[in-house]
Amino acid sequence: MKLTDVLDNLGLDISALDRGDLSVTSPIDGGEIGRVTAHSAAQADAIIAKSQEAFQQWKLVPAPKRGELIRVLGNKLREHKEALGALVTLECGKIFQEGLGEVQEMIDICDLAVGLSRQLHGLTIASERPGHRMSETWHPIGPVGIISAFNFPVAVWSWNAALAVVCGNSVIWKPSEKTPITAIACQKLFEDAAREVGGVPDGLSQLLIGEADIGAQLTADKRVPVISATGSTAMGRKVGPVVAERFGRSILELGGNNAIMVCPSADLEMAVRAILFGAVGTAGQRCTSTRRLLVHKSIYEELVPALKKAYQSVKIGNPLDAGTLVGPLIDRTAYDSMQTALQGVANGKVTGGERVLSDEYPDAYYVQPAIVEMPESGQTVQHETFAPILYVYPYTDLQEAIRLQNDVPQGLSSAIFTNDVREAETFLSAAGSDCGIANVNIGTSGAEIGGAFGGEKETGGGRESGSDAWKGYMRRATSTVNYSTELPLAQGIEFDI
Ligand code: UN1
Repeated sequence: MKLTDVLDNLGLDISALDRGDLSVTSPIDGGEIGRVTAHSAAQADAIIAKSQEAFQQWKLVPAPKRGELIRVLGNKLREHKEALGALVTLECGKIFQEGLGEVQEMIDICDLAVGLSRQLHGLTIASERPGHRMSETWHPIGPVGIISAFNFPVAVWSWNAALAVVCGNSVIWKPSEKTPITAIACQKLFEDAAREVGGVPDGLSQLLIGEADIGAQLTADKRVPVISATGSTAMGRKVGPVVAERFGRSILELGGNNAIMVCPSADLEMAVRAILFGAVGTAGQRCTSTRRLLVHKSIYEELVPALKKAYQSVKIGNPLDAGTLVGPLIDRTAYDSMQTALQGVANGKVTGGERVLSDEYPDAYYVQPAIVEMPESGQTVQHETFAPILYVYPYTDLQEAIRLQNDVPQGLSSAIFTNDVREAETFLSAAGSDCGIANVNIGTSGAEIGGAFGGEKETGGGRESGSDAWKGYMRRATSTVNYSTELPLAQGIEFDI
C-alpha cells in the first residue's frame, strides 16, 4: 500500500502535497508523508463568507434533492473505500481493518442521511383554541463548523457533514493538524459528488486547514451558528464558552473514561474479547476505549489472568501488516503522557506499558498495552489518558460497582457483562450507568451509526450520528394558524377595544 498509489486512486495531486508550511508525518515510522498549507485568518474569513452564500442557496433546495448529493457521496466512498482506508492508516496509524471500518462508518451515515432527507419530520400539536392548528417545522440553520480529532480523521466529519448537508446547511471542516491529508481526500470526493449531481453551490463543504488558532477563529465567528467539536475535554472547555457567549449552539463530543463491569454470571470468554479490543484496539486512542475494568471479586482470579494471557498474544506492529491488532501511538507526546500516567500509579501493579519496536522504528511510538491492577479500595482514576492503559478494580456488590463506574467526571460509554437480567436492567436504569452509552454484553467502543452518539458530564452532552441527532443541525419553528373568524387569546385573556 504505497502512499503515491493511494493518493492517485483518490485523485489527489501528489505534487501539491509536498509544499506548504505544515509537515504531516505518519505515526507508522515518523516519516513525513506530505506538507500542506495552513489558511491565514483572512482566508478563513473568506471561507466563512463563502459558506454563508452557499447556505443561502442550499437551504432552498428540497431535502430529498439534498439527499441525492449524499447518496452519490456514499457511492464515491464505496468506490474508494480501500484507498481512503489505507490513507487513514498511513496518516493516523490505526490498523488497516479499522481504517476500512472508519470508511464503512462514513458509508453507513451517508445511507442514514439519505433516508433522513425524506424524513425531517415535524409535529402537529393540539391547540387549546377552536379553529386553530399548531405545528412544528424544522428548517436549515446555517453554516456548521466541524472540528475533528486525529483518531477518527474522516468518520467524525461524515457524521456531522452528512446530516448537516441533508438538513440544508453548508459545512466548514477544521480537521486535526495531524491528519489534514485524509481531510483533503474527503473534500475531493465531496466535490466530485457535487459535480456529478449538479446544482450544488460552490463552497457547500470547505476545509479550514491549520492549528488551534484557526479553530478558535471559526468557533468565535457569529456567522457559524453551530459548532460540532470532537476532541479532548480541555479543547471543549475552550470551545463551549466561546460559542455560548455568542449564543451559538455547540455539539461537544469530548473525553471518555469508559468502564466495563464484569459480574459473576458473565460469559468470561466473551468478556475477555470485548475488554481486549476495547482497551487495546486503536492503541487505546478512541474516545470510547475501555479505560477501567470493574471485576466482581468472585471471578477476579479467573478473569484477570485470562485477560493478561490474551494481552500477551496481541500483535503490535505496522498497522498495514495483516494480523496486527495494535499500531503506534499518534506521536511522542502521546507516548510521554502514557508514561507519565503509569509513573503516577502509586499503589497499583503495572504490567506492560513499555515502548517496543524502537530499533525498527526509532521515530515512532509503539507500546505494549498496559494493565494496572488497583487495590480493593480507592477512588477510580479520574483522567483520560489517550493510550492503551486499563485500570482494573475488584468490586463486591453491584451498587458499589455502579458507584465506581459513575464516579468519574466523564460520561461517554459503559458496559456490563452479565447473564443476570436484574443486574443488566439495573445497570441500564436511572439507578445505573450515567453515561450516554450503556451496553450489555458488548464492549464500550464500536458504536453503530443508528444510535445517537455522545455522552454526559465532561463528555460535553452533544449527540451526533443516528436517532434524532439531526435536530442539532436545524432550527425549529412553532407555528399557530388561526383558520376561524375569532381571535381568542391563549390563557383566557380577554380585552375590550
Ligand atoms: C471517537 O473516538 O471519537 O464507537 C469516536 C466507536 C466509534 C466512534 C469513536 N464508532 O468507537
